[in-house]
Amino acid sequence: MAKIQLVYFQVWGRGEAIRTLMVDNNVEYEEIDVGTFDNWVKEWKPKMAFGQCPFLKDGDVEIVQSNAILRYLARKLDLYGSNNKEATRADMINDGVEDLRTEYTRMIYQNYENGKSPFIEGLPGKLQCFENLMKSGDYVLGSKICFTDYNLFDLLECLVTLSPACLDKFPAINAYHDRMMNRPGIQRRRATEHFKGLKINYNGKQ
Ligand SMILES: N[C@@H](CCC(=O)N[C@@H](CS)C(=O)NCC(=O)O)C(=O)O
Repeated sequence: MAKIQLVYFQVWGRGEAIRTLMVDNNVEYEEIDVGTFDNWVKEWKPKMAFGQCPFLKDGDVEIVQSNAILRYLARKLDLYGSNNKEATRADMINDGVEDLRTEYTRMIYQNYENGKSPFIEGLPGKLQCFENLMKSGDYVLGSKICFTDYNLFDLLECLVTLSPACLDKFPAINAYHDRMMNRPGIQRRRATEHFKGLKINYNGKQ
């Protein structure tokens, strides 16, 4: 059986939560680098359903949209909770992650110099929502990890890099961040030369 292929830029961006989920769940995959931006535009962009990556190929299944990829892997690997109620909580928190990631990405790419400080000032209000949601249980769904955990952890990593003390006043998500960080599979991913060679964002801002 051919390995899953992940086509993306060589950055964390919207690829790293997907990579982390796969490594933490012992999925062997092949990383396909889209190359320079010119190469991306010429070779890859026209083939993508929405003109963007990440793109994941698993046999005859071809997916774009990072959250659809995470959800596909979640269904395949039993990372989507045990019932509709759990799956819905995983979706709800993942959508919250997506909203904050969109805001973060917009600031990073469109308004870093003027937008960084106001973004950091507004963070406690946003983080409080996750703090409230994560007050009980080790993971988003309690004791069993789900796809949202990889996405939330990845976003928290971006935020801690931007503002190292941002989790200090939030004991539940601070402990959650440590718990995720200490998972052997996550440590394994972070110890790879591939991971160590990646910037967080394509423009180098973080
Ligand atoms: N909603 C999409 C957004 C994808 C996206 O913004 N991709 C960027 C890289 S992170 C991209 O392909 N940029 C190159 C381009 O738009 O030509 C997702 O979640 O996958």
